Amino acid sequence: MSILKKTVMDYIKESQTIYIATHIRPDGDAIGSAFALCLALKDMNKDVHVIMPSYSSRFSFLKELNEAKDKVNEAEYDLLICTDCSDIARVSIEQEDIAKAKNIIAFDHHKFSSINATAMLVDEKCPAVCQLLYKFLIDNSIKISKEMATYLYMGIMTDTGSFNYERTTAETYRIAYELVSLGADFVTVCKKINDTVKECKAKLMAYVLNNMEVYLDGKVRMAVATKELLDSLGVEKEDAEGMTNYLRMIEGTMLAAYIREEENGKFKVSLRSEGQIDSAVIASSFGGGGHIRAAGFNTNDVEDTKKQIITKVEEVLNFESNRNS
Ligand SMILES: [Mn+2]
Repeated sequence: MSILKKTVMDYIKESQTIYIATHIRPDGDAIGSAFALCLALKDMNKDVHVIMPSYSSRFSFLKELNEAKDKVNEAEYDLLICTDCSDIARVSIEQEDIAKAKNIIAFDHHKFSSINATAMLVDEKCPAVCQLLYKFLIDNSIKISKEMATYLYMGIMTDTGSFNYERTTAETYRIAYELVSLGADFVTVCKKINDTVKECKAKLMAYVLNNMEVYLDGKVRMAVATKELLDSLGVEKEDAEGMTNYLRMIEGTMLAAYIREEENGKFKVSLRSEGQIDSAVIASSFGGGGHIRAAGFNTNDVEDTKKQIITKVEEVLNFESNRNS
């Protein structure tokens, strides 16, 4: 037996039946990394499937998604690969199917992981798993087809906010150049993901903007979408999200809160900040969490929550103005 630790590529090479899983409610990076890898492993003559029981219809234009499986067919298989998933509780594969894998490897860019992988390729500085995967494929001299390039491009485009978020680097742009050179269909990806909205979602956007509540001279903006409203517009869960950014981008907004009623009668609050107000601190005071610019929590009492959010923002602003005077 070799004393050298086996690499991710060693595990792939020695495996024949392989399943790829990602996080539930997969985004562009999860879908892009899973299917780019699936196509690469098919070219290596592996028996490989992606486990993805559900995904947004926004991604239906990608034909390989039809081949996604709900569960593992075999009693045992060689390798489970998790991409873009750091939380074992949010993985797209059943726990009993995880237990059937002889080995588990992970491709990820999250800081912490609860996945007990045999080997992993993780870079928390990397803006998208698809960027990490691109380098892995190149380093291992695996040919990147036009279809694979499209998936990798989609993951990088979505996780970097179209090459605009802070973790985007010159290397990200260079890799995008390489992927476009390989034939990535960036026109269709942009059209379907960034430039198309369902009518019901457009109506929800209109409602949110017309009915937003403005506090502290526009420094705080909030909107509430009740279950009744969402039902009347025909908005399903996945389309009911993403409204907070429209409030945040309005000039002068320091904190935006979008409050959405869930099936269980509870309310989900998502916060977005321009960076001066720490959304995560506010969310954690309600038992939630997140980052400075984006955080969330659940609540039962909408009116009380609104008041508390305003008070917390006032406290921060007063503290800042006292400090500067
Ligand atoms: Mn990602």
